[in-house]
Order: sequence, then C-alpha cells, then structure tokens
Amino acid sequence: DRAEIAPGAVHVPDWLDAGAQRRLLDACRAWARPPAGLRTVRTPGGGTMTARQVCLGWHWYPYAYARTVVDGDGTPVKPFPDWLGELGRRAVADALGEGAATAPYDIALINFYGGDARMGMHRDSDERSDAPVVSLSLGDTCVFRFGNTATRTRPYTDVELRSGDLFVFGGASRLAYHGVPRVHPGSAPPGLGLTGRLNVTLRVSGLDA
Ligand code: MD5
Ligand code: FE
Repeated sequence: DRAEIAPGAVHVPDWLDAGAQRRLLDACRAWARPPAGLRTVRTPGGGTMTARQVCLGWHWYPYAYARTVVDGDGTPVKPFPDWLGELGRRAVADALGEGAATAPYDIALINFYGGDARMGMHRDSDERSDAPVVSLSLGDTCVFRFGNTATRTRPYTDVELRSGDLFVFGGASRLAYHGVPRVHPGSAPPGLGLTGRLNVTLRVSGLDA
C-alpha cells in the first residue's frame, strides 16, 4: 500500500523485504568505517547533531556539498554505487509512477540514530535539483514529523516510519520542514541485528560530476 501524506509526499510501508533490509544495513556498516566514515556533524551556530552521518557521492557539511570530508578526516567521499542509484529509480517509480523519472541519484546521506537521537525541524535546500528525495528506514521505528513549507511549527503530520519503509518527498513537499522528534528504542525487527535507527536518503545534487 501507498499513502499520499501531502502533495508529492508518498509513504510506502514495508517496501524493502527482510533480505533487502539486511543487505542495505550491511552496506551501511561498511560505508560507516573510516576513512570518510561515520562522523558527528557540528553546525556553524555551535550545535551538534545527535544523529551521526556518513555520505556517499558528495559530502554534506552545513550547509553545502564537497568532494572531501572537509569537516572530518579530510579524505575523499566514498563513491555513490550504481546499485543504489537503481534502487532510487525504482523507489520513485513505485511511489510516484513510472512517469516521474528524474536525473540520476548521486548523493546518499546516511543518518544513524541512537535511542536518544533526534532531528530538529529543518528544510533540505542545499541540492540544486528539485528531484524528489528518497528516504529508506532501517531498525527502530521513529516518529517522523512532516510539516509545511512556511514554518517550523504546526500544521504538521506525525507518521511512524518502520524498518523497510520508503518515503518519497517530491513536488510541493520537496522543501517542506520536517524532523524526527523521537525514536522508539527496541522496536527494530528482532532478526535484523540493529540497535537504533538508520535512515538512507538518496538525492540528486544538480552539481557537475
Ligand atoms: C531521517 N533525514 O529520517 C530524515 C529522512 C535529512 C533528513 O531529514 O535531512 O537527512 S529524509 C526527510 C525529508 C527529506 C526531504 C524533504 C522532506 C523530508 N520533506 O519535505 O518532508 O533521517
Ligand atoms: Fe532533512
């Protein structure tokens, strides 16, 4: 099943089966290793993100993209693999229809949430493409807060995202405020072997290779 939460914002529960979740998790664990591995993101205002992050293709640092880990170990960002781009293409086709094809995905941002991690309300506006963002969740269930394009506050809709869920944010929803107010510890599928939550987002940079 498929639920349109707002124009262009489509939630597809249980999109990845158990085997696909395991394979994506194993890949994320390999990407998390140094060099250019998992890091803590510090914002210019002095804040620290509680979710830790690793990037593929282009490295996100607040609030721009680079080819090296400019705010970490300084090494080149890991490549964005072809199979992940194909997964993104299929995700958009399943959520928005075959007609919704986009430029090839070339960025993955992978966020690791421990039990106390959260993400405050923000917009993703550092990409120079209006292609939909593809979001895949693994591990613990979270509360995902989908807001509006004008304010960080109400009106918003809270949606539970579970392991294997797909969410695609396109059209009018691409620049909506959103966040993760909480993660439910211990709610991951028992067989997956993940403590905490992991989210993979696929994006189109609009930058030259
Ligand atoms: C997460 N990640 O669960 C979320 C999933 C991030 C981030 O927010 O910036 O890494 S992606 C949610 C998203 C992306 C683009 C647009 C919208 C939501 N939206 O319009 O709500 O770690
Ligand atoms: Fe975001």
